[in-house]
Amino acid sequence: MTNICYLVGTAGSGKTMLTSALQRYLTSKGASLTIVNLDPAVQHVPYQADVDIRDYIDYDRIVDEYKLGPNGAMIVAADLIADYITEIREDIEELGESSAVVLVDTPGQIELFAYRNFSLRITESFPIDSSLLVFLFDSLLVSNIAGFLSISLLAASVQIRLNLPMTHVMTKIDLLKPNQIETALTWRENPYDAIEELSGMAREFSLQTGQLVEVMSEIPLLPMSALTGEGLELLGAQISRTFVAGEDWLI
Ligand SMILES: Nc1nc2c(ncn2[C@@H]2O[C@H](COP(=O)(O)OP(=O)(O)OP(=O)(O)O)[C@@H](O)[C@H]2O)c(=O)[nH]1
Ligand SMILES: [Mg+2]
Repeated sequence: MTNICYLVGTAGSGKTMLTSALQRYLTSKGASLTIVNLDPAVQHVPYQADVDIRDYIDYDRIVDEYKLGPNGAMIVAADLIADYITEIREDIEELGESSAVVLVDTPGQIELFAYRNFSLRITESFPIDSSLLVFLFDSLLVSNIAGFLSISLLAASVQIRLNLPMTHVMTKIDLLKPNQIETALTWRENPYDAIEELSGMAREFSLQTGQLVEVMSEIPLLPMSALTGEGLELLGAQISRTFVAGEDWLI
């Protein structure tokens, strides 16, 4: 059985660094891991990828050959990934069988993983009950209610599209003051007082989004910093509980 965990979030939200921090943390707890890089455009990753999309897709060549800008080239790259789905799936399966967890670092542009077909073809090849989507809330966005609701909507969109078990993490908390972390966690339970400060259509939409956030509060939102390591044990425990039905193999 392959236990597979996808790290998904907006550009620069900290997916790659969290993949690396999580690898170090879980390995230090004795877990064997497989690391997958699905970002064809990344220049440097701070981990040794066991499966790397760059072995199949040459992003720089796509930019040259198709004379495209960075986003257009990413779309072409994502569509070319579809040609190698079987190989990638087999690589992951083969290594995943002998690992406790497969960690998948996804492309910077979230829409590539959330909305192009190649990702569905990967996620659908693994059983739902051994899959976990870790959605990153960038701390830059959670320090005001408009940003918090916007990123919550995006998390909901990814949930609707991929429909996998999900956990949420608030990244880079070393950049936030303790009361900012606390406030964002409070909004998760009750966003309405803060929404009252908004006006016009933003307020109307936010009031509706409030209901979604209330439902979402059933999903944990774990504050963490890949830089300092704070909160990694909570995510590690969440991952192990997901895959070992309530058992925490890390303890
Ligand atoms: N202070 C701080 N910075 C962080 C943390 N995690 C990531 N960063 C910084 O945020 C930037 C983006 O981090 P990445 O890990 O590359 O983010 P990503 O989501 O993989 O980015 P893309 O794949 O390019 O979309 C880098 O400059 C990191 O050093 C963190 O926990 N704390
Ligand atoms: Mg990255």
